[in-house]
Amino acid sequence: MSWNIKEVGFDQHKIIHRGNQFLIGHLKLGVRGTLDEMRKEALVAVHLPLVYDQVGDGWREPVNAFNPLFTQVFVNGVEVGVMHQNPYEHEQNLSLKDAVMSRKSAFHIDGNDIVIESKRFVSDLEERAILVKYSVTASQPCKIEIKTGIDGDIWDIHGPHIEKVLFSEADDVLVASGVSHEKKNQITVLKSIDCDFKPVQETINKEDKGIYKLIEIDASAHQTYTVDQYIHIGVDEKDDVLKDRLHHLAYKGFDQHLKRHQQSWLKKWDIADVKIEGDEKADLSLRYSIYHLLILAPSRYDHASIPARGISGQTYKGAIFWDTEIFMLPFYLNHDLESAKKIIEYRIQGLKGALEKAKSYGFKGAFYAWESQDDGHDACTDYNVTDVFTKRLIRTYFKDKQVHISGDVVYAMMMYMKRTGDYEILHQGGLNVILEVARFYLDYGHYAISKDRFEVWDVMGPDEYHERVHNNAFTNQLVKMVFETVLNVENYFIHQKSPIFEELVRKMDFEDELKTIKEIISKVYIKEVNDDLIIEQFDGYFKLKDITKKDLFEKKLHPNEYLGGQGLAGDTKIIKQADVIAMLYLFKEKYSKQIMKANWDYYEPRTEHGSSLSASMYALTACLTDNPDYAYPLFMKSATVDLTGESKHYAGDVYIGGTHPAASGGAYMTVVHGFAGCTFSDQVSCIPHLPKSITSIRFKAHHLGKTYEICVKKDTFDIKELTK
Ligand code: IFM
Repeated sequence: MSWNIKEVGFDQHKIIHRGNQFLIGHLKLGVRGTLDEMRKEALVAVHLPLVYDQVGDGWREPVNAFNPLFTQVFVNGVEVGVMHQNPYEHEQNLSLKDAVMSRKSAFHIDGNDIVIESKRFVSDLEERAILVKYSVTASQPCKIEIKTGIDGDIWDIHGPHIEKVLFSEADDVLVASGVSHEKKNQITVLKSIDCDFKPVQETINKEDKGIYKLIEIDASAHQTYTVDQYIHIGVDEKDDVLKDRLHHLAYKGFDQHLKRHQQSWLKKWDIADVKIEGDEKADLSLRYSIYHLLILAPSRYDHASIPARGISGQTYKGAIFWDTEIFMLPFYLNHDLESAKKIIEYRIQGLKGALEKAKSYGFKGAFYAWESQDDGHDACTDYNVTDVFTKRLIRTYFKDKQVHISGDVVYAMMMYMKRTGDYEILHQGGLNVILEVARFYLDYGHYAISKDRFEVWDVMGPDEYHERVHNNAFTNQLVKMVFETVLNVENYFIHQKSPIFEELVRKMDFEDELKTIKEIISKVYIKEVNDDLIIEQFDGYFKLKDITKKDLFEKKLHPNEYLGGQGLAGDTKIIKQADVIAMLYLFKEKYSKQIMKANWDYYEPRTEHGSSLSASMYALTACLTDNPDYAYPLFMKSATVDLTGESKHYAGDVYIGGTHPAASGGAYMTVVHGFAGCTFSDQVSCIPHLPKSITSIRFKAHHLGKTYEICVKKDTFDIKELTK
């Protein structure tokens, strides 16, 4: 069983990818896996997720702090590091067990062998603290200078976000501080440095864009010189509180903090690990996916959910999409209920923003943000893509037409209640969300008298290439599910003999809408299968040009050209990502295996998998149709996307790189709910669908207040309830 991600050899072209691959941190602090000597050109980021800022008309995005990891080394006046020389040996590691990143690089410099090593972790027990152990060894006596401090030259996409920047030093602590542009959040970075040797001289250098300590060493041959670095980052925290925290960090020292941090990680893995036997690559890739979900656990925040690019940077405006509810929540429902609850609460708290958004378009009810930031504010713009040829902005309809987002929120809430039995959430605002979403759909859709059915026009399904379509099969199913949910919760409260539902209906003036829901619920237009058992993705889809993916790609004039809308895919049957297939998975109890199989065979060759969300939906449905070997490559695609770096980095001219937690969540779902076929209703059960290479899958999961240990083999499974 492997716990280590290791890359040997240094490749200049992979610097940005490694930044994602070796990411460490938690939902309050993301540290990209760049190396000590790197600066903003390498997309170094000490990222503050969910601390948003807007500069002028630029996209609102989360803030990156100053870079306190910056450390340079000079040997006899020559700067040594991967940005200057080719190392003859280089290795970068991520220990998944304890979220520690390390590197070792060796260089020949004028006949002297210089080895640089460092190890870093973001403490799991502190608010925002990074600890680094950095060392240099030379094979011959020489003069070494280590320059380490805080680099104030920050990588931003739409910045600079921090103003009134000040660098200072007091009591051997380096400080960089400033305030964010929009909300005036105080951002403070403190760093103290502790040498395990006596330097010849130490000086503090304040520069235009940074503050550094210069440590001079008369180095003996084969002697290792180690510098421990303690870093605290504050957002709106008082200087003396931060200084106390920094003092505490340095006082206990790197090793003691590491031990406590490791213990904390051990606990996380105890419940969350999934062991795959028979296939080491699958085992490690899944563990890596779970690692990403663990670093993103929202439990440490009061008001938070998980951005689509996690904590890897400012891409996608650091916003929360449907990715969290549909692709990540299932992991937290099995392993971390506190985080699962935060995900639901975030949308309850975002209701105000959803009501405002609906109103701004002239609709009643709750239309959730497509790209949700704090308070449910929608950060998605009308022009979310730039044309690669003309550099003009392209009008996109993600924000105004992807109305399925509101249904996704309700779907997630239902999953949460079914899995936890926590119906209290309804009293805590959940019921308001359900009714307001139903109200929105009633207003957005319409009853077509001539067809005697409730239709939903002018939407965009998960396949974002086809804009403003009518009766998207996925969206219509969600609309129906929301209406059903209203009636189910009404029954729930009647059963409870509680007046809550009635009272809220009265308070919201929802009586007529409730009546309408009861009248039209059976008339919501759910697309039937055709003679070949295929469900049309939306009205008119079958009439589109039926070309192959290969034909479409051959027509591309630029690798990053945008295919959606008026682009090449717009009038073809080629879709960006799972749409009908996603619907079949989410509503699996309504469809037969034959229907799933027919639609899989029809849509898969027509799916670009241009979004990292796509593969897992196909993998999950392949398992449901007893085809785990079709699912396997799609599972591996999801599980390795941040290991291989094989994903889209640009949509048109817009950078969309970073990590892909929805793919990590999808990979997890494929193993636990697909290959192991684990289902949770009144009982926990499994229908094994193991692919050829996998002999068994073992994991733990919570369900309805109990914890189970589950082991699934080719034809058998074993479910044990664990005593507390
Ligand atoms: O939410 C997704 C969307 O479905 C496809 N584009 C990227 C978004 C964020 O991952």
